[in-house]
Amino acid sequence: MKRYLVPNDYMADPAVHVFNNRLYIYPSHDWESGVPENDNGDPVNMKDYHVYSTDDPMQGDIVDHGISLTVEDIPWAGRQLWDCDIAKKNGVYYLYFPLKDKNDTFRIGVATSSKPEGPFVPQPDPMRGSYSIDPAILDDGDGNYYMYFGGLWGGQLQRYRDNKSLEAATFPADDEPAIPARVARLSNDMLQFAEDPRPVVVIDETGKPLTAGDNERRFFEASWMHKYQGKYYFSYSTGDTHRLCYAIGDNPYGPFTYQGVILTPVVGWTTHHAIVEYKGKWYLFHHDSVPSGGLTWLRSLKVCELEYDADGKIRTIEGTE
Ligand code: FUB
Repeated sequence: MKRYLVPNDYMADPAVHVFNNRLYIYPSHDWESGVPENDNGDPVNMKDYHVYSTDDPMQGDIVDHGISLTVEDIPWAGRQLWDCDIAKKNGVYYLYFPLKDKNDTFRIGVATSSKPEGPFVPQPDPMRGSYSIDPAILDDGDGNYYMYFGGLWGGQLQRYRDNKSLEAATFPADDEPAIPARVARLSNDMLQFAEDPRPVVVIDETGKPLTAGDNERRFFEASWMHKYQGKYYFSYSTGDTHRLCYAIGDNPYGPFTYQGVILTPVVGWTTHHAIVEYKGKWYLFHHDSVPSGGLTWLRSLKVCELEYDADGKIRTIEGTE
């Protein structure tokens, strides 16, 4: 069984966490901005975030806590508030969000609140050395927090190598290693990277990094990290092949060995997700474009249960069910 969570609005890119025994959902807020469709994602032109919460994602009430942050509140803002994520440390909630700056370059910003639903107050500048999109935070439970990030095409990751911007976007040849997501431990104050971001390498069963031409399996965008039975599950979208896939590692930095497909393609170009355990059950939150009739930039939030087999493999879920 799947459920649309916010039937009266367009919400996408869920990040989901348990705070104070309640499930909090942090989606992107799609709207009809009127910008024509293109490969850069320009019509995906979000300008604010809402926060939702529930104590039962499949059947319970979904509480809309209203607007938690708007683009006008962010001093360095250009446009496009894309997929965000959140972490809690010492009673403070840190919301991490990608946004194009005034030069139309994606950077990652931080905003803080004393409550999980916000409102969030943004820092005056983006995180130093940040680039691209789709921050996802792992609270490793030992005092360390890690940010996974990056996304191709409109997400601009192809403009960077070794954390430096290139003069021109560059894609590897099909037989070269794929462009990886990035991971960096966060500073003690949660406002900066504590180290240079490192590549998140996904390897095949023989130990070789997935190649750029391996379009059905290689990383494109939408990083998520969760832990299951002591292992680190890195999951992501394959972008133009429209799958949610995952890979397993022994530590936050990887490498991660490719395992398989979590969700087959949904209606709509993008696919994006969060995996979370709540009250003893595992859930996949994601989006599709069924309610808007397939429009890429008007997506709707969904949830279903997720299952592992006895070996810790995730059972594949059909995107069109
Ligand atoms: O919502 C804008 C972008 O679309 C996200 O940042 C990507 O992951 C994709 O879902």
